[in-house]
Amino acid sequence: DQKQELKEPLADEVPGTLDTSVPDSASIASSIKYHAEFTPSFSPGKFELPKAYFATAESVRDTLIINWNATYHYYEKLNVKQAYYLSMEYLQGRALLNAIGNLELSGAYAEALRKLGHNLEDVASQERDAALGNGGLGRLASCFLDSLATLNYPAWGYGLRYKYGLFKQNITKDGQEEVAENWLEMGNPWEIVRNDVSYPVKFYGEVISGPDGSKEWVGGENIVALAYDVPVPGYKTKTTINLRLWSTKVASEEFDLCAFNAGDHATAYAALKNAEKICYILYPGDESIEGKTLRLKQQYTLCSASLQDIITRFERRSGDVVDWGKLPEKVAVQMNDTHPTLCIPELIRILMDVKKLSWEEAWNITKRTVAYTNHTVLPEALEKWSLELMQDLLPRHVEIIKKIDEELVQTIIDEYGQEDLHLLQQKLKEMRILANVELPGTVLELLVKPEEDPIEEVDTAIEESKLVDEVDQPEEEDDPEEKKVIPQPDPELPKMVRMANLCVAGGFAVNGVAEIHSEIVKEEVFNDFFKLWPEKFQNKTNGVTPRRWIRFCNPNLSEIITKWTGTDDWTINTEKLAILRKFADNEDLQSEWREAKRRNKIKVAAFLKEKTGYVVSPDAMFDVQVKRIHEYKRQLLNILGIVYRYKKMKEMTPEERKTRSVPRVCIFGGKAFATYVQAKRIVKFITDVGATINHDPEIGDLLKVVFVPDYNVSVAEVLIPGSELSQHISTAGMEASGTSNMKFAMNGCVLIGTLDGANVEIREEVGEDNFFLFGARAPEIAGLRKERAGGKFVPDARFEEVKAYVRSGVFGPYNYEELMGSLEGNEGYGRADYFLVGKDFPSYMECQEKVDEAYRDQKRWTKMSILNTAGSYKFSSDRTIHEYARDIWGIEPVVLP
Ligand code: B1H
Repeated sequence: DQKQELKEPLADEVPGTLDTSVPDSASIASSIKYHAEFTPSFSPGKFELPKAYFATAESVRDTLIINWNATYHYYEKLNVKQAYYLSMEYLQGRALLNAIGNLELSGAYAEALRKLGHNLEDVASQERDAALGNGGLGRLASCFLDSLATLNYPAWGYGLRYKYGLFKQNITKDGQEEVAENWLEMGNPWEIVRNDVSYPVKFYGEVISGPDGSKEWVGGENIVALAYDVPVPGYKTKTTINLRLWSTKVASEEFDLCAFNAGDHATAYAALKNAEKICYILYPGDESIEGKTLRLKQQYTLCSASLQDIITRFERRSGDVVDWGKLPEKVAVQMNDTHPTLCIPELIRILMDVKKLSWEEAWNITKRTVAYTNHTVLPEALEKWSLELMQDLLPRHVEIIKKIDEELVQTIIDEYGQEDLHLLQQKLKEMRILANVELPGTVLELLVKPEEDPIEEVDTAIEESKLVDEVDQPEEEDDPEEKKVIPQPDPELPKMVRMANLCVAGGFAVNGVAEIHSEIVKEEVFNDFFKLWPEKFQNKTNGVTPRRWIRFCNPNLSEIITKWTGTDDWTINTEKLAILRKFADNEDLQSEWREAKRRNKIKVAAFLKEKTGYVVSPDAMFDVQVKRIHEYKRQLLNILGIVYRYKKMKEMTPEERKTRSVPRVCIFGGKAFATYVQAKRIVKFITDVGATINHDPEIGDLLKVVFVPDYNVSVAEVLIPGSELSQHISTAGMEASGTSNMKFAMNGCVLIGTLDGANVEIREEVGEDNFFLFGARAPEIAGLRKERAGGKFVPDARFEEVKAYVRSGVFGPYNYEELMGSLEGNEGYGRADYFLVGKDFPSYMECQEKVDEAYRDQKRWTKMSILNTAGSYKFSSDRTIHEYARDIWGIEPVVLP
């Protein structure tokens, strides 16, 4: 059927179907009315907000479909090289304002809705966030799609259509409570189901070898992945690319009608449920996930369906003769972290078992097609799968992975020789894809006879114990006797597949997401691989789309930027933002700038009141930390700093309090992984501190602490424009990049932070006078931990004071012992302040004093704010995408005629 489609050059039909006229408000209004009438989701009659939203979205979708089709057919006709971004997460947020903004139809839509008795903003706020992601990694994927479309790059995203997105967070008296997020409940106007695009996906079963050595994977459980397309419009361009999300359903032959007819409904429905549940829910882990079969099924579904789709397209576009060697010239596959690693064995499987290529051909093509982005160096986030589980679920892939591992072992032996067996053994242990697995027979024969000795201690669980520092481990003895020994796997320990090692071996490029992170990737985490293949390693500093993150979320500031830069093309050419630098001291700009910020702060204040009931003053400094709750991000450092500030204020006379404090509203937001106990304690602690301080009549507007429930993309769009100070205070070396730091800087918010992730580059760009820096540097961290664990750390008196204050019970009856104890490494709390909160506390507090001092001088502060926006131009995801396109994917922009 696919071949059939090939012979009909659809592209020729395009011009006739392309409506190039720009809709005006009258035609928009009639289109909205049409959809309101014929929308199947609502009863006839009243045109209330929910209905208005759906009708409006559907009318926008009409335009998107026209552009989508034009883009699709044009790529098809030109047969250009295309990039495919594979990601388990997309954090799209709301689509309506973004779509009409990109189409430059915001004014026309606002007018049309006004005619129909509605206000665009109210209509837009009806939309539920599409939260198919956890945090930065998922939002990055969405920013990339916006930039790809805007810059006219031929590229698609592939992902999964989870029925339940990231959980909704309620804040109760006990802290965080999770509620399922059934975002598709009312239907999703932004997706188009493609009932003609579906692929079989198999699990379990067995591998049969043919007499010619060919392999066939048969039997098992068969499901179908069905395509849902989400059009992604570019800004000021017709290019509309595609986010293809897979949903799973039962293969028709799997429904057991006999069982059903015999009354055994449970059996009949089992296959149905089994298939559908794969796409039921997004795994809510952020940087740590349990190795569950369902998750592996999800990952494989994404990889298998996407690759079958990509290959079908490649064949169709190739015409009568398919030259598989040309695949890397037409296709680049980017793996967003290790979650889609199965792309590698899946591509090989399809090429070998279905397309009948040899191992050498398939492996070579794969190695030139697939690239890998690493997003974290946290040990608990480096994915490992149990070999046994994988063997069961994907037997053919395990054969292929073993073959790749065997080649890698050979490469390692070639590189390190057999002179120093101890060294070789160590390299094999660290670099192999398979951990705690016997060496391949072919290799073993070459080496000295094996003896009993465990090859590796493989850590399986992701509990806290996994973070136990290297310092706790005894140094390995250099025993000359041992050098003669080739170790055997330890039967007590599980055999594992290390996904990152597979990605590095199978990918043609490996990149980190900020300069400092890419250095850590090369010099530490993958240093052995870097020495082997230095040419693979790159840096691609993250970015965010300036359309969503300035232009649409901050119209007040955008207007000023356009006025003072003299152009509105800073939304695409963000270098133009740098023009603001020369006006940083200009009093007119300064007063307009402050006025815009104030209007945004008033919006934030109203939002906080609505969500939490707390009333805050827009005259205070708005200080924000919003991100997933994680110990390494150190929300605990922030809240302890606030507690210390509070204690000092309580010790002052009312007069001193008034004259000496700089009023602050401290805003927190973020979700904790449901089973991450320590993170949930931190949420509880913050809300308790808020409850005490916010009701303290002696403090009033001088200090407020607010935890915003259910932080998501839409909440970020309100908070970021209205913030003045934002906190990016991770333990150095642990935050790969961070992307909210970029959004805050763009919106004229000054950052306080450590030298970590993209902070390093932001500080370089905005100037060190305009960034509040504190804390230990990445290279010092290991030494400091050692010192800490060795009991040599002498805590600052202020740190002792603040912990004692918390323990004294001022914040209520909750037992904070586990939290405080974790900062001390007391018996039972594992690591001794692994994240070095105690170490950085004094420099953090001193830095916060500098913040206050700067804020007292509003001229100085406004200048810093302007210089943050002006210096943020590098952090547009347009820049990042140009770099990926040029250095990794080898794709060129294609502008529709
Ligand atoms: C980031 C993740 C992540 N790094 C595992 N790693 C996940 C890992 O569900 N899982 O299993 C989910 C997410 N996310 C973030 O990526 C980094 O922490 C940020 O520093 C970075 O800015 C972001 C984008 O590169």
